[in-house]
Amino acid sequence: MFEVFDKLTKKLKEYKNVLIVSHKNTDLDGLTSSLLICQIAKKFGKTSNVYLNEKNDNVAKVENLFASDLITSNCEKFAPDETLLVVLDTNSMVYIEEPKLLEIYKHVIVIDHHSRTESSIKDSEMCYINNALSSIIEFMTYYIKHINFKIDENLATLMLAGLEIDTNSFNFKTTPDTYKAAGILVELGASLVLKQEILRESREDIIKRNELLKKSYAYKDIVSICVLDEGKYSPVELAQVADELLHFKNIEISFCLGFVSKDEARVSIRTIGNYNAGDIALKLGGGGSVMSAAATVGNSLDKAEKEIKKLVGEII
Ligand SMILES: [Mn+2]
Repeated sequence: MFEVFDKLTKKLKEYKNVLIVSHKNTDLDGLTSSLLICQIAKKFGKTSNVYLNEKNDNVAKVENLFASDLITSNCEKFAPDETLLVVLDTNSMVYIEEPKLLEIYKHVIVIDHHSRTESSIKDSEMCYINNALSSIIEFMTYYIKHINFKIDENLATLMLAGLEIDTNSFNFKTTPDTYKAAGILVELGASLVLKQEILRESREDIIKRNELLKKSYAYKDIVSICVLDEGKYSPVELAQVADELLHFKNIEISFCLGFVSKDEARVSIRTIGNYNAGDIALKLGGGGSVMSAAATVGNSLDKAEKEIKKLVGEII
């Protein structure tokens, strides 16, 4: 790991500017890691910003504290030949917050913990993709330790919250190193009280999700399927319902199906780790990891539901 860290440091020092970008609809993992790289680059004397196209609830959680680190759309001060583009928490040319940046900037490095796909970024000066890693926050925690970089308590708190989200409360992809990273963040001053506040949801959102859960049913005892046949949902909403279904007793695999646009349905798949969600998603034309995966499934929920049951029949 130290070799990767040293290479990252070398890259961050190589160019005049460092522009950082994460994935669309950014989350705390992408966002806090980006802010951290931005702070480190600034300490190395670079001009640096985190690029954002649009604000969401996660951005709202950081923008008061880190407003000067964020830029939306205007990248004029970042001359392409003098700028390193750091892509974090995605390696996809499609899911990157702004795909056009890859056309403009040719000095690119990628640090991610999602599987490679056909749309993975091809040309980069450094590419570290570790599928087994819980989060980029875990990577960044060990990186700042390695370079002895001090962060403020607010960022440590946000990182701890992000780590908890990416691991689904230390259940997904959690290793001894993940817990140690959490420990390091607490040592750095992360507040458990503020962290809970960051993770809390609105009453409306929780009640809405619980309503959706009523649509779920058990299949072959250990599978829960939830078909959201009314309206449109964000991929995050589908994922949250799929996450929630795994809390039901006996359930080991969960599927949440719903439309994400007028004519495109998507399924979010979760397992507790003894079946491979990524393999199931692959058969549906998607992808992911052992415990968490997704696929777009055309425009018929009925057809997709049948296909899912068939696939489940093959593995159980
Ligand atoms: Mn992540």
